Amino acid sequence: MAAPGLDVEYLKAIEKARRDLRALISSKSCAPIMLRLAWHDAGTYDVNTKTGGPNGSIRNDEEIKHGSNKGLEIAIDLCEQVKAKRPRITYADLYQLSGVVAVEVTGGPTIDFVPGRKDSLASPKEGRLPDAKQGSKHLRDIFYRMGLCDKDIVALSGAHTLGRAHPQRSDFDGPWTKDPLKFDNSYFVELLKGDTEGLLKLPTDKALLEDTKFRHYVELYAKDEDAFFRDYAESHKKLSELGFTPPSCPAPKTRITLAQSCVGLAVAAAVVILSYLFEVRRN
Ligand code: TBV
Repeated sequence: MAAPGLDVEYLKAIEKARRDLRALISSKSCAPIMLRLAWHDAGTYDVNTKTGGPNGSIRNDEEIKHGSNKGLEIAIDLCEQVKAKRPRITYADLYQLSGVVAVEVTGGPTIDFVPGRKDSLASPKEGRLPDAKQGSKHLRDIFYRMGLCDKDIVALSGAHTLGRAHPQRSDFDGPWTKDPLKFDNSYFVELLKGDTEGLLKLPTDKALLEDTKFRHYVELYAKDEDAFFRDYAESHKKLSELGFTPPSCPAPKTRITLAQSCVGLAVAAAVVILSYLFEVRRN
């Protein structure tokens, strides 16, 4: 367990890593796989046992070999270039920061990033991430186990606006949208069009159309990109912070408000004036 601590130097390193990642992700066009890495590190969280989650454990030999993580060693190696320059940053923060930057540089919403995650070498058993071949019941089982809700499921599925499936990594092939390096709401627009365009539709994608509660959000996000961006940013932040309590900011409870300091000042002034008057009267 490496505790980063939120000192000024660590925060500075995070801002530098953010810039390193912007440059790296733009030059290598690797936003989709960086986002998938962030998701697969975080998506193992179990809210009941408080195990798994965004803790960098995906870099372990044992976990990276899980079937659902095929291909992600590419993203881990890319992150290693940033880790070498900014060694204090935890892997947990680094992987989540690259997911946030991947969305940002491809035109998606700005996602609030709070640093301070700790690294763990404890990998959960295989099977915590969703299986693309199953339906809405399975999706709910998996996401509820993480402590997430129906809206999170649909909003986060919109991440498939980026990237593609690779036959050598999964049993699927091709992109979900016509511009897989642009983060927009086209995943939902294409999903509603059905199979007409020859774009990829996984069984879990189609499940979002068949379930009325899921479909409500699909229709909303297809017609209102602002609503999608707002909800996506919120759900992605939740995903990136599963099981993570941000190190507290400097003593919020002892901080006094402006009103409180005015009262304090007034009392102090009154004391000075009264004791002056008291002295004057005595003499
Ligand atoms: C790739 C499917 C982000 N996701 C991806 C592949 C597959 C799935 C292709 C892998 C490959 O062959 O390279 C098969 N992953 C799933 C399915 C589930 C899943 C069906 C079931 C729920 N995906 C995702 C979330 C996020 C992603 C929540 C991010 C927040 N996934 C993602 C990207 C890419 C994949 C950006 O799961 C493209 C990677 C909920 C690339 O281009 O290399 C949407 C949801 O967990 C399914």
